[in-house]
Amino acid sequence: MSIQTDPYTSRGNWPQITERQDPVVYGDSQEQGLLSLEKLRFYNDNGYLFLPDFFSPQETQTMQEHQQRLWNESQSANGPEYVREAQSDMIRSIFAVHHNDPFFAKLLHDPRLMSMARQILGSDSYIHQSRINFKAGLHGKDFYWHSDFETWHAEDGMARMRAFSISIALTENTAFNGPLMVMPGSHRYFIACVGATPKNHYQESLRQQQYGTPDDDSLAFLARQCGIEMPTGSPGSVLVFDCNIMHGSNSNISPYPRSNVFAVYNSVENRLVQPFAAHEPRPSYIATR
Ligand code: 6CS
Ligand code: FE
Repeated sequence: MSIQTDPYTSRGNWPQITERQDPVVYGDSQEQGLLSLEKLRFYNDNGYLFLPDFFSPQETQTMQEHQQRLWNESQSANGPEYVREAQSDMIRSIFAVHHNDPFFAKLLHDPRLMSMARQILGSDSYIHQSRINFKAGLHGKDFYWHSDFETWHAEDGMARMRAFSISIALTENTAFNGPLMVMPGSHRYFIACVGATPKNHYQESLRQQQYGTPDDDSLAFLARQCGIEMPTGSPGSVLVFDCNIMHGSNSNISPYPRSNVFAVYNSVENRLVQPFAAHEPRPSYIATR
């Protein structure tokens, strides 16, 4: 009996860089859908794809109104889905909007997004996680460099790299208000991070991630190999990025908020199992089970 060793072990005593063991674009990527073959190839090679003006100005305006509504409601809310900033106590993220809010549930299941998901994942998919990040002006704090997959593997039990995220810009994403930065091509390396996952780690990590962030040498290696890109754009633009691409964003010391809607699409062939490096799975408002 061959003992299946996990190709993506992490959270041990040593950092390690290994090759990705999974495809990036699954199935027959010639499959007709929203993305052209050229765009799919760029995504496959770089691990991300920037789609400016994905949504129309009218659609974007409506999204912004609903985001404002959620922001207003969130001031007095204190459910676990409402994550506040570590220092200023301002709302940082609202999780599970695909589940709790009818407008965002419909938006995140838009046929254009589902078409893209089928082309990339080569199967049906479901939303693993959704969140609105507000990154308020002047006080919105950074998201340090990380691979989402490393966390979803270690803490949620996502076995393979068969998921991707979209980020829909709800405000101008400029060089000044803490936009997402990616290391193009870094999705082809898996960085094992040092340090065992503390109990209930998510109660800290969603405010300031300490565990599951790569060591300095691995980050320096990746940045040398891949470089850093900072896709910026107007409200309504969409950034598509692979579950394992190294990404992060700076604090927002500009007075302008940087708000996005994030959603993660996971293949139904990649449903969560037991966490690979945590005591127990994270709650379902963070990772759909
Ligand atoms: O822990 C998570 O699932 C979340 N953390 C970050 C910084 N990005 C991915 C995901 O939203
Ligand atoms: Fe992330």
